[in-house]
Amino acid sequence: MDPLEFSRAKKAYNQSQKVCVLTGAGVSAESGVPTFRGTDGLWKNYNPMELATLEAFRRDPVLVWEWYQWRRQLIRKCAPNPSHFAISQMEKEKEHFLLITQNVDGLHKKAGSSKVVEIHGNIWEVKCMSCGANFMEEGDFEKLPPECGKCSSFLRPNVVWFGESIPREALETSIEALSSCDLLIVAGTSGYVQPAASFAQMAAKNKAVVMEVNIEKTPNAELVDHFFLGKSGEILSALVSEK
Ligand code: BJW
Ligand code: ZN
Repeated sequence: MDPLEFSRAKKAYNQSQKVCVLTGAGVSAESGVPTFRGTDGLWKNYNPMELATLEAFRRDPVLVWEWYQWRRQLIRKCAPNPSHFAISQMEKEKEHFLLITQNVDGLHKKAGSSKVVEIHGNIWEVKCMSCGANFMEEGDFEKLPPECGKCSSFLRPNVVWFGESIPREALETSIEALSSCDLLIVAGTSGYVQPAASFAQMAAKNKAVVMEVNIEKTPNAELVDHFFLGKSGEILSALVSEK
């Protein structure tokens, strides 16, 4: 990490008053949660992108549920890491703050974040395919696919699959914050999945300073004001540590 570049970014963080953070799977990688495009994300050689669709669920709900049950079992053992704690610290330091996460694992809330919108839903929530009933269920389901207690239709994870819309309120809250923030920090996302992939450009258009942290170069790396190649746990912790 270039120390001069980092001290500029730190100054921008210290001076900022309205902060937005956008996170992706890389932020939970240091907790042991597999990312989507990394090789650790593979389950039985299936591409996660082919399982995260309504078509896949309609074709083979047991297969898709087995994937989610595998992930739920993995995530259950994971604890928040320094990235999650650094971001919850930012919320305490800044009066105007919003965390927009694409992660469905719930680790940000576990780390103490409360101003958070989960734009791709939550893996611990299920909803009925027919009557829309939805509730939290953190335990394992004995029979797959699980069925709705009210109408006996299949339950599905309450997450956003490809081709589905981001819940309206979550999207509106995100866009409002991105249009008024003076700093956006993007961490641990490959930047390929819309609409989150456009959030950096949206904030930059509104004159926000944009910082990005990733262990690899991303499509936005050249566009942002400060790009840091490295682990988000280390870089975000350094950003919020001593002034
Ligand atoms: C580290 C690290 C460390 C690792 N430190 N970094 C416009 C143009 C083209 C297509 C579209 C478009 N608008 C919409 C679409 C279609 C589609 C889309 O974007 N397709 C693209 C692939 C092209 N988008 C949608 O369908 C979205 N809906 C929508 O826009 O509705 C309106 C509409 C619909 C249809 C057409 C047009 C408009 C919905 C997207 C839902 C995505 N859902 C998933 C699954 C959620 C449920 C579940 O978890 O099972 O969300 S897919 C998956 O990707 C998941 C993630 O949240 C999401 C993003 O992935 P993320 O977080 O970036 O993870 P990775 O693995 O890709 O990257 C990890 C990164 O971390 C890497 O860069 C590493 O280097 C890094 N890293 N360790 C820092 N320690
Ligand atoms: Zn139902």
